[in-house]
Amino acid sequence: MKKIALITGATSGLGRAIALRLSKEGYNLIITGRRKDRLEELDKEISVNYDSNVLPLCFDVRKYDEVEKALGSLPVEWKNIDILVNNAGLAVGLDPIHQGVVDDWERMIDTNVKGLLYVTRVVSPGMVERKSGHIINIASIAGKGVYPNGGVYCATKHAVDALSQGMRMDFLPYNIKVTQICPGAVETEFSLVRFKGNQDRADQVYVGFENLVADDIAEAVFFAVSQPAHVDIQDMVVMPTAQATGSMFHKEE
Ligand code: NDP
Ligand code: 8X3
Repeated sequence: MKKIALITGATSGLGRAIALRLSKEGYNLIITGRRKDRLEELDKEISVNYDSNVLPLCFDVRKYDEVEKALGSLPVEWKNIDILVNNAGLAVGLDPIHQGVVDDWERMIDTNVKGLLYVTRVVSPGMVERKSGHIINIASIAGKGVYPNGGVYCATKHAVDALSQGMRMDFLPYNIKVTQICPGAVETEFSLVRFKGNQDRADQVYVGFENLVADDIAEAVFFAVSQPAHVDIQDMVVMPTAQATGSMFHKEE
């Protein structure tokens, strides 16, 4: 029987690439996000190219009632989720704290921290009951250090780091693996979202060095899920060769 992977934030970037990679490897997929048209497109692309079943579920991870409704009573053939990839997330704005936009803060905290918790709260009891499962949290290099004007985003990813450690402790008796993947700069829609649709500003982020692409992180996820039962990859930091920390790059003029 095929394994089931649930990927949040599959409408773009890392989540989309992870969904395609895992379907190529023979997983059935639950793909989620808020943009229904993108979910339908991805469903079609997977169905044309791979022999996987797909269940697209459109909801906002910030709303616990929506998360509960979508994932709390799945059809029986989709209930036994083997892999949960907590990927949905975003940065909004790049401002010093004293000029920060409170609504940007709420969006980041509600999505990156509370959303991840809501989905995990609904999915993990099944894993505990079956004494089997693998949770993969997409954190960030921003969860390993802090950079100027990114304090709130970095705080949310530090929270993911703490939650990954806590999950590892709480799920230890239940044979559930917890992997955290911390990417550096990957060119996706991430910067377009951070700069609120300003494409020129978003493009600037990736000028002068070779950034990661979403497939690099999909490869890391596949590496983690393809380990034998006794091996848990706990924490992976995956950086562009030309990036040392969240804010230190070697850029060619
Ligand atoms: P994208 O903007 O390309 O993708 C973000 C995904 O998250 C989209 O599918 C979006 O779907 C989903 N999402 C955002 N908010 C919500 C919400 N409220 N409810 C449901 N889904 C939501 O960015 P990335 O692929 O780059 O980001 C994916 C993850 O990787 C994030 O957690 C990000 O913090 C992390 N990351 C990214 C890095 C990078 O440099 N790109 C580096 C390190 C970590 P929709 O809008 O349809 O809801
Ligand atoms: C995204 C990577 O360094 O722009 O999490 O914060 S960074």
